[in-house]
Amino acid sequence: MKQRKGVFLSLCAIFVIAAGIFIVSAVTSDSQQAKLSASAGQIAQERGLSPADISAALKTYVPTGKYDDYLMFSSGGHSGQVLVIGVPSMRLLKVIAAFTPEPWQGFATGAKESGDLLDGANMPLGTNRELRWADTHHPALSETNGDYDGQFLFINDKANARIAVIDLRDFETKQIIKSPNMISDHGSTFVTPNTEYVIEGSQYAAPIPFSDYAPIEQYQEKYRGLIGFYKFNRAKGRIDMASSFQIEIPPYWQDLCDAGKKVSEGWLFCGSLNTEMATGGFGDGKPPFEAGVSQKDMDYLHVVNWKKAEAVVAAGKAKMISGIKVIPLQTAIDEGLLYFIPEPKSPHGADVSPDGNYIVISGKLDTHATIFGFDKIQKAIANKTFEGKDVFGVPILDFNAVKAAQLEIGLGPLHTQFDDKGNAYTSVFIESTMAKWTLGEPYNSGEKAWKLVEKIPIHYNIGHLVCAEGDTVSPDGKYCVSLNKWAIDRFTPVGPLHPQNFQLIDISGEKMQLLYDMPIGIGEPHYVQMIKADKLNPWLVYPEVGFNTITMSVDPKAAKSGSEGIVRNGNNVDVYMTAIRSHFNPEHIKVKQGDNVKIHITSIERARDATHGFAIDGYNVNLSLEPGEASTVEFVADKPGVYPFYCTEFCSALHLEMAGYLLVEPNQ
Ligand code: K7E
Ligand code: CUA
Repeated sequence: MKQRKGVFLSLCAIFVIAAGIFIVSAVTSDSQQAKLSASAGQIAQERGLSPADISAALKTYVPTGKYDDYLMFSSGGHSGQVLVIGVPSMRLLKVIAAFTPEPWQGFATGAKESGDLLDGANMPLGTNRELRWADTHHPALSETNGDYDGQFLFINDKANARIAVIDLRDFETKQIIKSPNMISDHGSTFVTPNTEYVIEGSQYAAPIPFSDYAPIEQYQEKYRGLIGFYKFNRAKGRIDMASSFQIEIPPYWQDLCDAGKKVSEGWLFCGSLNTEMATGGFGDGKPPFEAGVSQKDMDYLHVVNWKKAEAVVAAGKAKMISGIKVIPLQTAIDEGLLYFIPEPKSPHGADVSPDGNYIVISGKLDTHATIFGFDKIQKAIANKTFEGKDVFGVPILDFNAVKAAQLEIGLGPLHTQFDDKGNAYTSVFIESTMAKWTLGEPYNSGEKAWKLVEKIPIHYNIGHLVCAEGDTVSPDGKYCVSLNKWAIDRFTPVGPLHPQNFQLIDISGEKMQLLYDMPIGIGEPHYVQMIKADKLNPWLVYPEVGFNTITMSVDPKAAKSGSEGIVRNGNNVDVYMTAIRSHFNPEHIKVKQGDNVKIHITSIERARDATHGFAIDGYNVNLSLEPGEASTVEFVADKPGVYPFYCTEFCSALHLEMAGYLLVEPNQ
């Protein structure tokens, strides 16, 4: 035992000394080097770090002032937000407000611009119920030729079927749509290779629109699924509903999708479950969903020709429902837009290889990765190699005719990503591993093709995984991160609600190496995308003073320096205010009870990071005013009294003095 410890310590020392020399050689003399190396060795010993720990630390540590090579855009899960995380440091850089009010960014906490965004995505069809949280699942970076271009990010809200559009010039949400006809989604968001469309598949079938009541006994006749193709106008940075469409599909529970790329560009692949059309009803003596939904060994991968669907819509064969064009199921079948492929068992992930030819399917209750070839799918469609039709008449392609390979990888495979060396990486949920395996031609041939290479243990219950640009046409390799559902014993306990766990894995070497655990304490992130940091080119301050962050241009109504003041028109009061270190101008806002007050505030700062806040006590207002930004607060001064307002960012030595009074004179 003692001897082993000795070997271990000397290994440690070698690592540390090598590392120490490497790190300090640029700036220190030989004697300083020796001292630092020795003390590094001592630190490692004192902290009980193994050689593997030390190499992991050296691979993840990013010194102060240095930047990360990659950024991850992570779903924030139930928080309804998006997390931005640096790789390899795993430092949290930002939480982008997407669906949930967020005071620091002033998102829907008084600013009219973001408040209108959220209100515009309330429940439609007369209820107008405010939605103020979301279950975000799948972020999608905008793509050009199948590669991330760093311009936009989309993310879905599974709970309410909504999509947020984030502009990566300022990392802010610009649009939120409440999807017409759909009440829940899951296979969302995904983009086509040139971001022509943002894709959304519904999950739990309901009548179309969902507000059309139908008893559950009429599930097969009246309930339906939908896949939405929402046209993205890149110049405007907005989804254009008038040019969008949906396709009606059978009431299976559509799951994860991936858009075809390169050879399969123009197609979409979505897994599904519940082709049994189980309707639950456990309490009423019926089989529970979990049994009913998993009776069959195969469900159906949906294969959708979206290029052709576009033409069908253009030919006027879609119906308007709730303001969007919908291709009826029968039309989709007649026009050859929709085919099924049997997929085993309790399917979840559907992921297209970088060359676009392979579609990797995983079944939660299966032990295989099942791989279909796009070339084989095309041939089967052309030759009508069908093994039958489903009850709605959708042709089912012959499983064996389209199968390229099937590979035993472990129990409970979910999602797959790719590297730059012809390997695939699959998350294996039930056994808590990440499996590395090889793709076939043209990546690997003969003996080397379709082989399980290695598995690395995960802590614990891996859901999705992400590898650097691992779902694009040109993955980078280098890193994968496993996005774990359970942390169990990985972190200091913080009560019965445990954090989720992101585990960084180095995939660049012969063997995979676990580098780092990052707790996520804000919700259950499902999917993440990892982009090379130098593809992003965000603004450091807004380009001009008076910038409206929704129109992304100078607001003609913005308050300007030199013309601050208060304008009254009957009981409408417009306040034109500027903010700069360390004062607001004006400092007194005198209004009468019942006045409609509009405060137009412009930050006239130009210095990087000189952000101000604007909070009104008791009026539920807090804005964030980044340099150049113009924002508006609108409220009825219904409560008489004296309400201080102040800057909520510690912006200068006289920050506490950056304040004023809202004086609301009572009606007699
Ligand atoms: Cu697998 Cu919503 Cu993509 Cu969770 S989903 S893991
Ligand atoms: Cu401005 Cu504090």
